[in-house]
Amino acid sequence: MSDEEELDLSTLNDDELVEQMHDDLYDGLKEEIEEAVNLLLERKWTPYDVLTKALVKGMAIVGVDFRDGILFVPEVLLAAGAMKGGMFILRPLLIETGAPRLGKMVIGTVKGDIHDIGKNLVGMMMEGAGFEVIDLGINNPVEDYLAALEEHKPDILGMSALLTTTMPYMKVVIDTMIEKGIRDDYTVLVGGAPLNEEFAAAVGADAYCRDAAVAVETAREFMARKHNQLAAG
Ligand code: B1M
Repeated sequence: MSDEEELDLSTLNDDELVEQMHDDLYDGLKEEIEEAVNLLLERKWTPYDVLTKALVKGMAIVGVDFRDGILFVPEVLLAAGAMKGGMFILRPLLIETGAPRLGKMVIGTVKGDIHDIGKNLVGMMMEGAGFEVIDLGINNPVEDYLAALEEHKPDILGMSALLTTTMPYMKVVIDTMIEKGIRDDYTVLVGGAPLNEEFAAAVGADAYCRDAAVAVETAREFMARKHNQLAAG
């Protein structure tokens, strides 16, 4: 499309705009995504709806075509960059909270895995719910998790993995925690597209979190249990 013909996003109604965002995310058009996120916010969409209905849903379409060999790593990287542009705008809105601190979480993507969009989203939602979040980033060996637990003394350890080849590493981390006698000092929550509840149970995690909203709910439940136990003890 030439400059003259450039689409004016503000002329689209909400449904058309969201559809256009799915296309723009697919094409890795960061500036267009940023503009559209701002437009939806101006139209009084909640940051959570913009995130889930426009960005996450768009990324799911990218995922399908990546799997089917229609999109390749360079294109997916561009899509991820556009997604991050949108998330950057939403972040301060999602973490804005008057809630008292509910607890602390250390979170990171496991060794060998560089996917971080889902983890970042979980971190934002947890901050928005009132948790303090220490983000270890990507590609974390067990030593990094242990050092962070020692330094930050969180209530919750969160681990993310997006590859079937990296998800077993969660067991390495949990087994090392058992060896060191510190497993029961923390609630361990795990997530990532290829995981499920059975896997979480098999590696010895406390719970599997399907998405960021479930992660927040699960973290809240475990914190409530912890407080009840402390009150009873
Ligand atoms: Co990758 N990739 N990728 N990739 N990539 C997947 C995961 C894949 C499923 C695509 C496919 O084939 N359909 C496939 C894995 C197949 C498998 O293992 N069976 C795959 C592959 C194969 C690869 C490479 C090996 C490709 C290659 O090089 N040939 C390579 C591996 C690199 C590595 O890690 N060593 C690779 C690389 C990349 C990019 C760098 C190009 C890019 C990542 C950019 C980035 O993250 N900065 C990328 C992307 C973007 C994807 C897809 C398309 C999208 C992932 C994403 O961001 N989703 C993905 C396809 C898919 O997942 N369907 C794919 C959006 C995000 C919001 O969802 O991450 O699931 P998600 O997070 C959710 C939940 O899972 C949950 O909450 C989040 C929010 O609701 N959650 C948690 C996640 N972590 C949590 C932690 C918690 C709780 C909940 O802790 C408490």
